[in-house]
Amino acid sequence: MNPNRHLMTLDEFTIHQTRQFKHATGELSTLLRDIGLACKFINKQVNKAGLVDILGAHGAVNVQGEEQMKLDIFANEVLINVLRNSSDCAGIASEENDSYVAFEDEHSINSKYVVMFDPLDGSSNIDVNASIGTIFCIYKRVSPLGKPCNETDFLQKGKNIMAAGYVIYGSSTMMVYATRLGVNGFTLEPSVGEFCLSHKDMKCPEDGKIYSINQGNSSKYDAKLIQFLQYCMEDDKETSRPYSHRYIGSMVADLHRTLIKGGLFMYPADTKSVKGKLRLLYECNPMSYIIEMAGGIGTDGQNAILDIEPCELHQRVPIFIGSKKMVEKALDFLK
Ligand code: P6P
Repeated sequence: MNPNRHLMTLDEFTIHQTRQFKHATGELSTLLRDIGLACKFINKQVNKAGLVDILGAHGAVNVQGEEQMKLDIFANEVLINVLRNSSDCAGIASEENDSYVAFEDEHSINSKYVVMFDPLDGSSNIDVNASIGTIFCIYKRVSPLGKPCNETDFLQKGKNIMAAGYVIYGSSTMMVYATRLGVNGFTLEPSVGEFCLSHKDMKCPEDGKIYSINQGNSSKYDAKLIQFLQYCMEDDKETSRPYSHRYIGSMVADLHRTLIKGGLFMYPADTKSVKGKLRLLYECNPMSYIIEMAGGIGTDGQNAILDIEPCELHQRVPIFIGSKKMVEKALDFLK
């Protein structure tokens, strides 16, 4: 094997980034490494979901009232266990847990960070083998060290995020994560079990030709949104419309395509989901942080997602996110 290999692993990359901050202590790198480890365990099960008795509804119902697939629970427990033993996590909040989980051992109560995640987003796609993903974000806690973390550590605005990312379990398994230094993508090399840098300094194209929305809900949308969807479908060679419509029904997969190819993903409020469907803290905030660090926009139709003051762990928000010019065009119709 060539000793001068050019592949940089996730750990090497995060340590290299840490060295750019002379006071950094490498705790964020450790957390990212631990999340990467948990997602490798999850990947192993996701990749053989059809072969082991881990498919099929678990029967339990989560706090969202959604039937929990067994993989959801497995992914949630793996992430909690890895982070509980991490050297720098005081606690977690998860889509699968009614409340946050404070780690109360002597070491964890002195840890500086908390992590929020959706352990397996898009799980309804598991049995049809469509791409699914893990979404996470890391905050510095605001509560005093030396005591267990509390709810204030989790109810922070998205703009306070220290790092956010996702792992997409698709044709390949990739981790994409963002800090204020930028957005980078790492593809899992299964033969060595390492995430290796494959997409350096990712940028969301300023404009795009793909709009992504569940048009099956159109009868419940408001008139302004309907007008915008009609705009997307009108013939106009100058603006390469009609756009292509792509909707996978898995937020991580739809947004990974949006980040790479450009486009606009929408999950708006409607007469049935009056606040939209997607969760602010562990879906919309981390994905908006990533897209904004890559040059795109994430908004609820009125305000930047990252500026929203959270009021409860599982609150939902409408979201319009993706290429700057496409989001701005949508806002012209919505405002
Ligand atoms: P709908 C998956 O269940 C999810 O939470 C997101 O990953 C996805 O974007 C959305 O819901 C799909 O919702 O109502 O279009 O099936």
